[in-house]
Amino acid sequence: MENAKSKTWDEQGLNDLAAAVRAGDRASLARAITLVESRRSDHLAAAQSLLTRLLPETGKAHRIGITGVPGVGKSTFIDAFGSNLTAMGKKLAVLAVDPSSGRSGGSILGDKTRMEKLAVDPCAFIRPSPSSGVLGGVARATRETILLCEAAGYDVVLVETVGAGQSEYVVADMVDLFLVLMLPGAGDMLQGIKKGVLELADIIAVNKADQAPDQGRRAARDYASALQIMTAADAPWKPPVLSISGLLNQGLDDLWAQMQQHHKIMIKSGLFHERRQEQTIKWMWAMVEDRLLSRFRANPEVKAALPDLMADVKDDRITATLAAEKLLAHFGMGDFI
Ligand SMILES: Nc1nc2c(ncn2[C@@H]2O[C@H](COP(=O)(O)OP(=O)(O)O)[C@@H](O)[C@H]2O)c(=O)[nH]1
Ligand SMILES: [Mg+2]
Repeated sequence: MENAKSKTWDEQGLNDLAAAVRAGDRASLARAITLVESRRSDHLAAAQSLLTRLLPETGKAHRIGITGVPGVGKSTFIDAFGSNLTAMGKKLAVLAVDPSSGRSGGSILGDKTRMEKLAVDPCAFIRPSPSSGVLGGVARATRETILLCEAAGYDVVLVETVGAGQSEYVVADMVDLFLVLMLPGAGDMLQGIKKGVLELADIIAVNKADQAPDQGRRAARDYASALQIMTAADAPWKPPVLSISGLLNQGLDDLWAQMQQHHKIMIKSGLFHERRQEQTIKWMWAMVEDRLLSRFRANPEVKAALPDLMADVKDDRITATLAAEKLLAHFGMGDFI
């Protein structure tokens, strides 16, 4: 069997791969994902060529992001919730954005033990986080993987993140609905989750409701009033707070009903397409910024001038603005020197 990582793709190969992805062949989908994850320059071109072929078949899935602190029950939840979806006849893809997974060895894979049902479910496709380590690179690969899964006919794409660094923001920017899982315990308001994450939430679910129902209800009330303050009075969608148990599969039908309601309201208000369009434009600019910056940093003259200029800035011999100008001048982009 040919190694997808070292393969060279020609037009015929890409046509065949696109056809196999469209037909829903899992091994081909996995191979296509390996291609979009690759950073080899001929692979970058081949991946774009493949995605361009598949673009007409993309866009049709419910794209759902999930975050929550380690231990909140994400994997257990995804296994139960995902199995409910496949039992309804849906095809489900589970992806992850975990920029640290390169070091820790791929969290979702290790988690497959916690996704026992989905791991053997023919209607589910689980893919661990790409391990390139840089959030920007992981995000690009994951966005393009969403497109590939859509072309392969997956109806729901779940993107999990552990919430390291900026990863919640990155995931919220690639999905239609962002679900935040919370723990019922007192002090969780402060403990786990960064406050900004609440602002990203379209739905909050207080998990482990089986364990401490009273605490769970109290936490749900707290989050609900926090959300009420943050949500504009005329917003078409007011993020609800639900109590669930991933372990016992409680409240998950209601959660799915809320997700569908969200979808309906967002479509009706025009916000669904607006959000997707904003996301792709933002993504385009992020790619431009990434590429410009890496060109800039790789420029030999910039590299040569950098150590002295940094020392000058640190010791206040030169202003930061002037140092930036000098660096840009080395790049042929100076404005005033
Ligand atoms: N009581 C209870 N325990 C849960 C629930 N969901 C997960 N757990 C337990 O919490 C621990 C962490 O769950 P896991 O799914 O690995 O969390 P993750 O780190 O967010 O993926 C495990 O021991 C689970 O069995 C739940 O709904 N109720
Ligand atoms: Mg997990």
